[in-house]
Amino acid sequence: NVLVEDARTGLDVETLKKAILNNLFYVQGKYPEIATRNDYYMALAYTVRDRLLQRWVASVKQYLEGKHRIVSYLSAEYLLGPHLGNNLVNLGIYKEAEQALHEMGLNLDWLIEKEIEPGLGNGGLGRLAACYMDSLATLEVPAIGYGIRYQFGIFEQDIRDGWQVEDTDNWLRRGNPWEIARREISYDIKLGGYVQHYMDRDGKFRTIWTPDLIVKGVAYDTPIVGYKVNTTNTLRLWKSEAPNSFDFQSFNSGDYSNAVNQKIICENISKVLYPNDETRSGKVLRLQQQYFFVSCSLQDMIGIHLRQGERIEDFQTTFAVQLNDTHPAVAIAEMMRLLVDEYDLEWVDAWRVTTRTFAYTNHTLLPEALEKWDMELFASVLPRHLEIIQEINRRFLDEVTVRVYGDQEKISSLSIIGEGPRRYIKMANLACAGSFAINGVAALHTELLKQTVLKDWYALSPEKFSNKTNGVTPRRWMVLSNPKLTELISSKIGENWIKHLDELKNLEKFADDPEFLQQWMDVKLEMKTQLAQRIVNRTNIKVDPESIFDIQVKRIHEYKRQHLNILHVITLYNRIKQNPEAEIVPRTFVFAGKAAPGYKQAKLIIKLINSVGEIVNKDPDVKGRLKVVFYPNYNVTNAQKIYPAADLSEQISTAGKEASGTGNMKLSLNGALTIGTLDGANVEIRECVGEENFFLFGLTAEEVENTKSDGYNPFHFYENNPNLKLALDQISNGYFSHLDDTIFKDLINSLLYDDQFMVLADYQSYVDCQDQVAEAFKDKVKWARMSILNVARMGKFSSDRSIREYCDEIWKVKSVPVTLNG
Ligand code: 26V
Repeated sequence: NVLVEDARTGLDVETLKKAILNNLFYVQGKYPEIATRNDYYMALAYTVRDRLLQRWVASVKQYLEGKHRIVSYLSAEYLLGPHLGNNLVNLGIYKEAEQALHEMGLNLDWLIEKEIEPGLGNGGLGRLAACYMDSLATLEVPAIGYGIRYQFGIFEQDIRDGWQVEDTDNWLRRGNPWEIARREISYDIKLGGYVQHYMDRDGKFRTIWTPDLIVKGVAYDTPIVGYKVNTTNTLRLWKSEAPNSFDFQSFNSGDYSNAVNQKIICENISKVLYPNDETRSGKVLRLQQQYFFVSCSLQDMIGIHLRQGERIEDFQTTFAVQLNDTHPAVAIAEMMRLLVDEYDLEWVDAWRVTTRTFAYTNHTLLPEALEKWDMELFASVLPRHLEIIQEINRRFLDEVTVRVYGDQEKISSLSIIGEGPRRYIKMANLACAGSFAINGVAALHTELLKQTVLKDWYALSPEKFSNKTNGVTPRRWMVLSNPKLTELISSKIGENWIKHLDELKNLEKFADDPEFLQQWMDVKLEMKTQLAQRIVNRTNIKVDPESIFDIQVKRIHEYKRQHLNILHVITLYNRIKQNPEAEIVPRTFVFAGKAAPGYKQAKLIIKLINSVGEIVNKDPDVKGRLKVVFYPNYNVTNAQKIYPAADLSEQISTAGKEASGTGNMKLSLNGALTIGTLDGANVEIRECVGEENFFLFGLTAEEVENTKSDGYNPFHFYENNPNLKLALDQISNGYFSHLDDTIFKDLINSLLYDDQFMVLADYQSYVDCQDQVAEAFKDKVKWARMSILNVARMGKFSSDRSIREYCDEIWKVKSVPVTLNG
């Protein structure tokens, strides 16, 4: 076959121009004179989509023709970020599109900024899923991502009077050119009701589950193209609807309003993303969401497997299914139900298939984030699955009892069902029991998992455990978001590093090249100037691009300790107030991040940041040397603008609490130096970049635990540290809140009398370390040199490396190169 490029596949400037006008006419029904910015955005998006579809069809065809094991990534969240720019980068036509639009009198950035990002995730876990989809495609690995097509993603954050206010995220309001509705691909999902068992004529036990609600899941597919390869995988998100038959039943019996109600109940399931990060909600709707997408996905996979002419018993040869945390862990029970109840497998055969299919990634050590379901609630939604879980547990505990010599404590810790005033289901235990592999997301995190929350599981099956340190995609987080630095790097070492991030090490030999150092500083300053412009537009705060851009952007949480950062701000401010002539290296503190709407302390921390900013930013004694900015509505779009401008990356969580972090990687890759604790992936980042290029402070995870068991008394630190005392007293007395001495009471009390996260214990070490940062920043060239070495040594943290490890060590899958028109 000769490949003839046409108006829908050609990648040259002329063809792109024609295609954009063509789509403007035939998709938007417009011509240039009356086209709006959105019309042009859509016309360009469809032009890009046409090119994706060609590769997508070729990929699916190739996968179906051979026998390849397919990775199935199950995740309740995908925090993709805007598609347009990323797809242009991965297709290798960014420059061409820019040129085509330029010749049409348009500007690519202006259209890229028109896109509303799909915020179908809370934070780290959802963004990791998105980076992994990019790397799977780039490594040419056959993969499907399954999830939920929430009609409303993570809420939009606005700041009013210093407080967070939430607004709904209506991301679909202008349509979504990146998805294809596959209306013909749908599954019925049962919910609630009761279960009956009987013996059929052949003497076989049968189970009937009679639900009280059936919802339909409809597939919406988004193509995910790899970087400069043809491989284009599928992200399949399920939308819940009423089954076709449903309204008719009630309508015919005359109960129209009940029919409408049923429809609304069905549609509610995929209506909105739960905005809780690291806290459980335990709500019926959340369990329904989890089961809904898991059941649709498994039915879909079984269909694909059987259509390949394979036997159901060999399911695991077609799919390796990864559970992104416990959110999809009910898949283990659902797989058993499908195999035993629907496909008539014997229990032991079904269990063999199941336990060769699933692998589980844990993303948190915080006990409050481990998912548990009240048993009665669970039974009311999934009565059959409760029976199945009880049976899994019974057989499992039988086996275990022998192995732990009847040690009751171990048995109850391993049990999938927790006992107490109310019984409950422990999803992490279900995930462990049903998976052949279990992993943590950074070396320290995996070690702590083995020693603490999953200790007994590790003792039972050490061979299941491994570490897979997280990574981030350099395509979105460098090439797309930081084109200037990308170009500078490529001018020295070529472009190979974009796919082989280890090659960044070739930059080391330029770290003393004065011209390169100057160019490096120029790029950083330009990115800081651009961010300064955005900051003044959005917040009216004027910041100095020459100052240290000291950046903490992530979800707001006590364990992440944004309040430790603000205590440092107050400390610097007090130094100026005590001695206005004191030498202070100018700094801009940038905070951004959302607080879970029901998380009082986190919302108070946002208010505190804004209150301190209000005083510091306008105090004439400060002379503009300190600025505090809270940049609203942190999301992927904003992150892409913030990372390139960072000098200093704040990774200051209490040691032992942050599973990995991935923002730490993105900031460091963009040339920021890190101030951080020995937590999560910080440990490995420091090992790679060298301790001389990392600002380390604070207690270690072990010291945190020891301090606690020795009886930690935060009040002692308050009484004995005058600067700390002054800062805390100012917050309580209303110095930053128009003399209102009530608003921050809860925050201060929790610090003085409880301080779970050791803020006061780490305060002095943090301030001292920040003084070293300021000292180091005075020598701009030396700082730039550290920054270059830092970037040169970040190769390990590509999600390509992570995915390669998952492929080789867990999924046992190989790449399948895709050819066009082959
Ligand atoms: C829990 C829940 C509870 C129910 C409601 C919805 C919801 C959503 C998310 C979570 C837990 C999120 C756990 C999480 O995001 N962990 C983060 O995972 C990152 C990727 O591995 C890692 O870098 C971060 O350190 C870790 O906090």
